[in-house]
Amino acid sequence: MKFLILNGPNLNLLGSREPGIYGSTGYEALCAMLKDKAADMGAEADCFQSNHEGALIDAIHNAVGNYDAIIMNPGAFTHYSYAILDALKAVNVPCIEVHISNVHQREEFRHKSVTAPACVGQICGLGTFGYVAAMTYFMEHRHG
Ligand code: CA2
Repeated sequence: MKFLILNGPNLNLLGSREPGIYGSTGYEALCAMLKDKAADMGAEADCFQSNHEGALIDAIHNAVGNYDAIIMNPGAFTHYSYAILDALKAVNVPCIEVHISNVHQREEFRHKSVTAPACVGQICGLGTFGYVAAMTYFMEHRHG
């Protein structure tokens, strides 16, 4: 199984600020950990991060035929990007949405995800383990 792990705006700053909310693992260390975990499962993971909505949409389109599943933390785009919602709906690659923090314990605007309806499911509040949980789910529940 080949995973595309997509991270949206500001997640490149992981580990550098707000460790109380997002933990102390940096973005590069997160990717290395996820690649290792994927290999342990007999799978493969590629990581891509962008601060730009269009680049994330292009990555979703390019997942077709290249990846079995997408694991995506759309960052703040979660709360308002109908363009990312449409991209996820347009491709037949299953996606799980991950949030490092528990968005429901935070500001009201973070409680709503406009992108989750296009996903198999959503994981939030489990820290970076959420990405591992999503990979584990896909390993045990093959889609398509
Ligand atoms: O909890 C999550 O994973 C979020 O998707 C993170 C987004 C936020 O807008 C969502 O509501 C919830 C923000 C990512 C910002 O990441 C930073 C990491 C370190 C330092 C500063 C920002």
